[in-house]
Order: sequence, then structure tokens, then C-alpha cells
Amino acid sequence: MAAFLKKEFAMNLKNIRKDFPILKRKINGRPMAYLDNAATTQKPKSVIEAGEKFYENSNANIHRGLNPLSMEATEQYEEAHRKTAQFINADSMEEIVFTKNATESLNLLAYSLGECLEAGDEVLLTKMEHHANIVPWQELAKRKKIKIKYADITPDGRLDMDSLAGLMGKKTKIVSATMASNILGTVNPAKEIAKIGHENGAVVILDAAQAVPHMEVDVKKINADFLAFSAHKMLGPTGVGVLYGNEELLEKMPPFLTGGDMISEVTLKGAQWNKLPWKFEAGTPNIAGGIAFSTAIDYISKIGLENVEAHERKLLAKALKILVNIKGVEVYGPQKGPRTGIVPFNLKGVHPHDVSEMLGRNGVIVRAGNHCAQPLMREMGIEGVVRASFYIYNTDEEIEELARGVMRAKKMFDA
Ligand code: C6P
Repeated sequence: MAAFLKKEFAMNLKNIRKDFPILKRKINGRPMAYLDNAATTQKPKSVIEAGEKFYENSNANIHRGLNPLSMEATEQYEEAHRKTAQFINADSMEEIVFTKNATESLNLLAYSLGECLEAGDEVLLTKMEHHANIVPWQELAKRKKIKIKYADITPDGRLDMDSLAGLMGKKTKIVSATMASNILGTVNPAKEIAKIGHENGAVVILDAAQAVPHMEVDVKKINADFLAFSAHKMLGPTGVGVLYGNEELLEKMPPFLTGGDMISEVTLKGAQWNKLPWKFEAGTPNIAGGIAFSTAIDYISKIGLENVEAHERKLLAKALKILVNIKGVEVYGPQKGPRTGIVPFNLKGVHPHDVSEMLGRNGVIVRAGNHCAQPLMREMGIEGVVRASFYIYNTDEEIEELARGVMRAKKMFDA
């Protein structure tokens, strides 16, 4: 990254923090260090205000008549789709379906794409998936008698690409893998996964919930067929998710939910589907949320994803350096290769929930447990981890506060 960008970002960190009202909060009288960004990020004032502004000025249903208010709401909501397309370098808004969250995007695929599978077909996942990219396929397997296979991970928490390639065959119809692990921070080689999948004739899906907020994601370069992610993990509101999809495939797929707005014509005998992306957005969507999400995209774009990545890399390096040097702390995650700003760790002999509770009491907000990835935890031979995860507004001081908190817990639990 160009030095001047680094400097500019460092200078702006103070200003960035000022944009997030919640960061002024105190917990038990102590400044809050919010280090649970993989669960959800905080929202800048501009995003909060965008939702309010819509309700105060433009609130109307979309695609429902030619009155000026509805047309205004429709234009803003459609613009949010266009902006999302631009953000991940998709061709057009036809490839961008707004859902409720990444979970719903993946469910949509398991139902709709799943309709096209036959008994005996195979879906290939990995052992580092979030439950959102496991359970919908397991349910599909029950309905359709398909088989699920899971690619291995290496002992240090990377995707074993030989295992992935080895499990692919003629019966593999879908490969669905996480682009970045929500526990280990491992960034998987998305382009390579897509290439191997396509070489084997499979449809390729990436769970990009922990990737799109943290790095430049260019759907053309990666060349996967589908990507799922959530607005709330990238400064946007809860209740808005994204499904990016290959237009040709989206055209062929049956709708997921049916009803209003997703049809072009209904008779007493049947219905015809609306054009993309509306075919997959049945009923009144989260209009204000979608519009506020586009403000979040503006905010991240202004900072620049190269700066987001560089900042997280710096915080990650600092956190790893401090935590590995605390006796009794075991830090997980890959030693080499790309990684997002996530540090999973355990304090020997202390339950992760006790560590997180101790940290929380002193204002350090982290998450502990299995993080909705129980199969990965089982692979690692542990029940859970404490997870600190960083974003654009986190500071060196907050990492130091995390380390102090861990030391305090160590002393308290005599670990
Ligand atoms: N992970 C975490 O604390 P939703 O809940 O639908 O917005 O996102 C689901 C999801 C899918 N894939 C990955 C890789 C994820 O990390 C998540 C959400 C949160 O790790 C909540 S469990």
C-alpha cells in the first residue's frame, strides 16, 4: 500500500471513531473496546441517519404504483442494488438479490438450486464452514437423497486443497466453501476453489460473510457462481443480506419464496416470474435497511478496502505478538497465508465463556463459544474459543487492553 494512504488512514482513525456514536460507551465505568466485529460491526452515524431519513422523507412501498413517493423509494432501493453490484464488481443489479442475511442467501441456494439436484448427486463443503453453510445442505440431503462431502483442513487451520480437489468428481454438482473462516480468520483461495469446481462441472458458491467486509472482492476475478454476505458485518443494518449470482443461473433457477413483487403475471391457474433480481425478492423487503446499507458501502469505499485490510493486518500482528507471549494462552489459526483480523484463543484450564465474561466486565467485548461452527471445533478437538475480531475503528490501545484483560483473567483463575 502506498505510504501516503497509510498516513492518511492513521490520521483519520480518530475521526473514524467519532463517526460511531456507540464507541463512546462505557461498560462498568471503563471505556468500551468493541472487539466482536465478526459477529456484527458497529454503525456509523451516516448509516443510522440514512435509515431515519428514509422514514422521515421517502417512506413508501417499492414497485407499487406510479405515485412520486413510491417511485422515489424504488429509485433509492434499486440504487442500493446498483451500488452493491459496483462494490463487488458485478455486471449489474440483476445479479444482486437482497435477502435477510447471509444465512437466508445460502438457504435460498440450497432450496432453489437444490431443486435441480437428483438423488445420488453430491455437494462438497469444507470442515471449516459456519452452520449457515452446512445445515441448509443437510436438510436438502434429507429431501433429495443427495450426498454431502467435507474437504479437510490442515492442522494449522487452512483449507486442504488436495482434499478438496480429491473429493471432487462427476457427481459433484455444487461446491460451497467459506471464503474466510469466522473463527480462524483463514482466507481461502477463492479463485482456485472456483477453478477446480468449474473444471469438474460444479456450481461454485462462496460464503463471503467474513470476506466482503474485510478485503477487495471482485466477483469477475474470482469467477464463482454465487456469493453470500451480510450487511450488518460491514457497517450496515441488520436484516439485509446479499446474494450475488451468475445471471444465467439465476434466470434458470426456480424462485425461493413466492408472492408479491416476484411475479410478472398471475392467473387463477399459475404465475410467471418477475425479472431479476425481483424474482428472488418476494414481498415487501427491508427498504430502509437496503438504503442504509448503500450508505455503509459509501463509507467503506471512502476509506478504501486496501486501508481496511492494512489496518486489520497491523492489529492482528500486534494481538498475535502479545497473546502468544502470555504463558497459558493458546492461539489458533494459520501461521502462514492470508488471514483476516480475527484472533481465536484459549486460556489453559479456563472455560472460554469465563474469559469472555471477565473481559466484558472490564469493557473488552469479545465472543466466546463454538461460533456456529461446531464441526470445526470438533476437528480442532476443542469445545470453543475466545474470539477477538477487529475492524476499521479498533486501536492499538484496545489490543493492549485485551491483553491486560487476559492477564487479569489468568491471575483471577490462577491459570
Ligand atoms: N457469523 C459470528 O459471530 P448471518 O447471521 O446470516 O448474518 O451470517 C451467517 C454467517 C455465515 N457465514 C459466516 C462465515 C459467518 O461468520 C456468519 C455469521 C457470526 O461468527 C454470527 S454466528
